[in-house]
Amino acid sequence: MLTIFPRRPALRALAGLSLVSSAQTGFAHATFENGQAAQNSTYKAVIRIPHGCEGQATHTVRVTIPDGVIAVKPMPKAGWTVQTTKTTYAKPYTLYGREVKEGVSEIVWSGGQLGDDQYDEFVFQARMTDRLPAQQDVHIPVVQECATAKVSWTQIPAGGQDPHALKFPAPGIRIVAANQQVAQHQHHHGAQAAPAASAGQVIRIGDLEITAPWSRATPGGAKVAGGFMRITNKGQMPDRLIGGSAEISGVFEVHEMRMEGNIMRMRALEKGLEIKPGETVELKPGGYHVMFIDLKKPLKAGDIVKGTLVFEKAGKVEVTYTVQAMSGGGHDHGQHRH
Ligand SMILES: [Cu+2]
Repeated sequence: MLTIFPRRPALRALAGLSLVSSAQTGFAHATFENGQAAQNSTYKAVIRIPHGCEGQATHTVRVTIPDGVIAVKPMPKAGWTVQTTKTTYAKPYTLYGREVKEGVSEIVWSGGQLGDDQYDEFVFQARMTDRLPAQQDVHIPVVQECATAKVSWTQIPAGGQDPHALKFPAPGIRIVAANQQVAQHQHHHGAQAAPAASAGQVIRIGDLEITAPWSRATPGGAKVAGGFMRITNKGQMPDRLIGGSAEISGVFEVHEMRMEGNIMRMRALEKGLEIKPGETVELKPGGYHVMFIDLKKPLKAGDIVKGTLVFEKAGKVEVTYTVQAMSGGGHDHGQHRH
C-alpha cells in the first residue's frame, strides 16, 4: 500500500476498534472512553490519545482538572512518571462528611514515548461533584508535548457550538443529574440503596450535622409523606429537633413510630426529638421521621423538596430532601391516619 500521510494506517486501525461517533475517530481527537458521568459519583476517566504530534513522539501528557472535579487520583503507567499539582479550592467541597479544601489541579505523565503512529490511554479516577451542571459537558483540557511540537486539546465550545466544529476540542464528559444515578441504584439493589446514593450531602448548623435528607414518592392521593435523614451532634450539649417546615405541606411534625403490642403506632413527639452529644440519630422509615402533612401535590421520584428544620439550640436550618422512588419495603405513610 502506498502511504502518503504516515498517520493514515493508524487511523484506519483505530476506526475499527472504536465505537464512538465517526466524527471523533475521523479527526482522531483526544476523547474519553466513557463520555458520561453522574453528579456525586466516582468516575474512571480513560483519556484516549490517538497519535503523537505531527511526525513526532509524545513524551509528556498534561491534563488540567477543572472546578467541580475533585478527589483526583491518577493511575500509574508503565514507562511514564506521573506527577500532580495541587491547588486550594476557591470554595471547599464536602465529601463523605469531610471538608475538602484542596486537590489535584493538574496531572502530568512524562518520560514516555507515544509514537505518531500509536495509540495510548491515560487513566485517572475522580469524583464528579454536583457543582458541575447537569445536562452539560465538563471539558478537561489535555496537552501532548513532543520534542519540538505540541498538540493542545484545549478548545472549549462556546454555548451552543458543536464541539466537532473545533479542530482541537478539549475532551468532554456529559454530566447527568445525581437522581438519574439513584434510579439506577434502585434498579440494581432495591430500596435499601436509595438513601446512600445521596450520602454526600451534609448540612451543618452549630454542632449538628444533617446528612442526606430524603423523602419518598407518594402513592396516588396520599396526603402525607415522611422525611428521613441522619442527625449527628458533634457538640457537648444535647439539642432537640423541635419543628420545621416544608414548602409542599401545610403542616410539619416530628414523629416517632414504634410497636405497641402488635400494632405499629405513630405519634407526634411533643417535646421534639433529642440528639444527645456525640450521638447520631437516624430518621428512617419505621422509626423517627419528620412528617409532611396536608401535601399540596404528590411527590415524584427525583423531586427536590425544600424545607427547614428547627432545633432548640442550633436554631433554624434550610434543608432539601431528595425524593426517592416508592419501591416497597418499610412503611407507607399514606395508609396511616393522624
Ligand atoms: Cu408520621
